[in-house]
Amino acid sequence: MERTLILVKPDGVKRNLVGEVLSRVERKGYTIAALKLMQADRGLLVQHYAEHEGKPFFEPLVEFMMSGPIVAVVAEGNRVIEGFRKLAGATDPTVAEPGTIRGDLARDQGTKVVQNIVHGSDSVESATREISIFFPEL
Ligand code: D4T
Repeated sequence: MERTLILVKPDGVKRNLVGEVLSRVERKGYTIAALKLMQADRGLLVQHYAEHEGKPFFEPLVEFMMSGPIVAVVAEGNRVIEGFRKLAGATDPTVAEPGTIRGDLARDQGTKVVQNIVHGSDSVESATREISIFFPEL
């Protein structure tokens, strides 16, 4: 069964949208296989966002992701990686389609890094790598 890593980012947790995000995942028919509320540290985030190191938004991204608790989730189901990315919508919340998590619940805040409520793995390889970063016990 395919698995993906979902993160409810600090903006989502602060705005009490954890239940809303989980509800959309569950209503779509995916299963929550693991779940934890945590404070991410720098080392973890540098590993997670390694592909973005050196980009102008990297430092603001790490700072933002450390600005409050996050919720890390492993969701499971056939084609869940693709399916959750469709549920999340485009990275830029201004253009994310209405009906998606980002399209319905986020907007441009004028910050250096996009605050878009959720992260979802983008491939089987990323999912495996990211799940092992956030859930080394699995
Ligand atoms: P995540 O990884 O959070 O699910 O988002 P995406 O898969 O949709 O986007 P990403 O990995 O390309 O970017 C990671 C994170 O950085 C922010 N970002 C991204 C930003 O602030 N400015 C940018 O130009 C890009 C590309 C948003 C998400």
